[in-house]
Amino acid sequence: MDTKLTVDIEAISQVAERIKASTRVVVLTGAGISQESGVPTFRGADGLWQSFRAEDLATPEAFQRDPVLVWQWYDWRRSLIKPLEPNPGHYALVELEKRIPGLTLVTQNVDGLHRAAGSRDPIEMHGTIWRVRCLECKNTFENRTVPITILPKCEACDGLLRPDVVWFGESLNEEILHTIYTYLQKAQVVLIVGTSAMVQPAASFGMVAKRTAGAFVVELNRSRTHQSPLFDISIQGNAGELLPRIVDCIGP
Ligand code: BV8
Ligand code: ZN
Repeated sequence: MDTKLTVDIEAISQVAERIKASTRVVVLTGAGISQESGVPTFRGADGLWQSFRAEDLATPEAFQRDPVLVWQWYDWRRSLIKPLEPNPGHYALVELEKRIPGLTLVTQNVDGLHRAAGSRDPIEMHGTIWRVRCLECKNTFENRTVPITILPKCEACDGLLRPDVVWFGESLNEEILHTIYTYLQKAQVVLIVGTSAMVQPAASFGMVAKRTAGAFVVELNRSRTHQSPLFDISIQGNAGELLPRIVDCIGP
């Protein structure tokens, strides 16, 4: 058997043992967990809308300057994501929730695939691409219309609608952030799945849990990241393969 496989088997059983012995687990996911469903990641080779950087489009300034362009980008992403299904990585986390009632799922993703897989209450810290918010009356509405009329207007007050996501340079919802830190500060195990750890504040969550709660932090990623040396275990591989193997190792 090749050494990488034996290392992985040992690492996976170590992660499974840690989870089995815990009651408070936090899972943080990034674009990598949706990659096997066909959702382009932000910074990968298959990155979103190659000619633009997400950081240049997902900002209040970009929307202010050119709301049509920003809505075209979101409409393109919504039409791409709408037919896509959760993958075995999403479903493995649904299984894990059933075995560990004290598991909290936090996602940076806005694609809605954790909910679609059946996760009971994922904390969508960057919002969701399937909700819009009125700039005037601030009401939010679920909206899955593809293609969406550009520029979409509020049914209640005819105000301009924006995607209800957190853009770069925007603060996260205080309450959501407080809830996440409360879980991190009690966590015994943190799984960090499919994120390049480039975006704050999510990129600090692993170390917050390690420093405040002494959490055992595990990174699952196709490749090593700049944070890999900081964590207790870093396993390279596809989330859609590694997560089901961890769940199998935990057993019923
Ligand atoms: C904030 C919603 C306080 C939108 C997203 C200067 C001015 C202003 C702000 C800043 C600044 N400098 C820094 C900041 C803070 C900024 C930030 O972090 N910028 C970065 C770019 C430097 N953060 C913010 O602005 C945040 N707010 O800090 O408020 C504040 C306020 C004002 C001023 C200062 C501070 C808000 C950030 C939220 C941005 N919104 N999404 C939308 O999606 O349309 S973030 C966006 O990136 C997505 O949500 C995505 O999830 C997230 C992170 O990316 P990743 O998930 O990690 O995806 P990526 O492609 O990078 O990596 C994929 C990984 O998966 C890779 O490692 C790959 O190896 C791996 N992978 C691939 N396939 C697989 C796999 N792994 C396993 N299996 C596979 N199959
Ligand atoms: Zn309105």
